[in-house]
Amino acid sequence: MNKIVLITGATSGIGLACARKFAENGDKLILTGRNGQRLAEVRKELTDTGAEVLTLVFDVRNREAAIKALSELPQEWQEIDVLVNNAGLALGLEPEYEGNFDDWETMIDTNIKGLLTMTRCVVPGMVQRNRGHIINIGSVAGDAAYSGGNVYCATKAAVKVLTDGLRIDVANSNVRVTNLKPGLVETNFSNTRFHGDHERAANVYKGIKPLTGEDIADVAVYAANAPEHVQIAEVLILATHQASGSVIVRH
Ligand code: NDP
Ligand code: 8X3
Repeated sequence: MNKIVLITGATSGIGLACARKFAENGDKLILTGRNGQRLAEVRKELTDTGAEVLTLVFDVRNREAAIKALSELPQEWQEIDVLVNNAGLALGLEPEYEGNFDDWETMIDTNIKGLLTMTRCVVPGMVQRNRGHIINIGSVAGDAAYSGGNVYCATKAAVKVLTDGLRIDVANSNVRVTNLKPGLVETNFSNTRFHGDHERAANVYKGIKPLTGEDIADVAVYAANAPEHVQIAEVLILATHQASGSVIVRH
């Protein structure tokens, strides 16, 4: 059955790859992001292939804007089947005792509070309809800290716990909850982490074949289309030469 899939942070990387894969799957898409122009380009790309796409421009840190955008959805877009909580970022790789306060706040506000806002807005309808699926993009970084990962790792550990908590809270319904935990995925992630230092960002993926956004999107589409009695609770997806957040073998 075709679904309505809402993806946050759909302008780049994993979110964009998910938009393309769910569109290929014949689903209707609500794509959200901060960059209206980029969102319009993605909508054009996907509608040109025959997909139905609605775009919503807001920052997931802006609770009022998120609530407003979701409460004003046209009738035919209101019954969201799949929420992909993808918008997120890492900023900096400094030791915890030297970290930047603003970077910490941005990560916490986006990766934890933004995800919670979306969950709070979308999941009540799913519970009411007794149908739905929340796919949170966690990370291997949430399994264990790595050098300089401190606050980013903590936000992804929070995603793991919030995903588990939500799964418990909806267990009496048909709503499913998934935590996808990628390892190294080559996207704009490291450029953002290093505040636009492209050379430093490129080094993150040197000597190893990293994952792509498409690799993660494949798993998201699989989870969303598993038989109704099957709940893909958690998936750790690593590059073949990565064993954990801190063990990466480069050739
Ligand atoms: P990208 O930087 O390529 O994409 C991040 C997306 O999130 C962009 O569309 C970005 O929009 C959006 N975003 C960031 N902040 C906000 C915000 N406040 N409100 C709305 N949208 C926002 O990185 P990835 O695709 O790699 O990251 C996607 C998710 O995957 C993140 O949660 C990340 O933590 C997670 N992840 C990434 C891994 C990796 O190695 N790449 C591994 C494990 C998890 P904008 O362009 O406006 O900034
Ligand atoms: C992104 C993966 O290992 O760079 O969450 O933190 S990692």
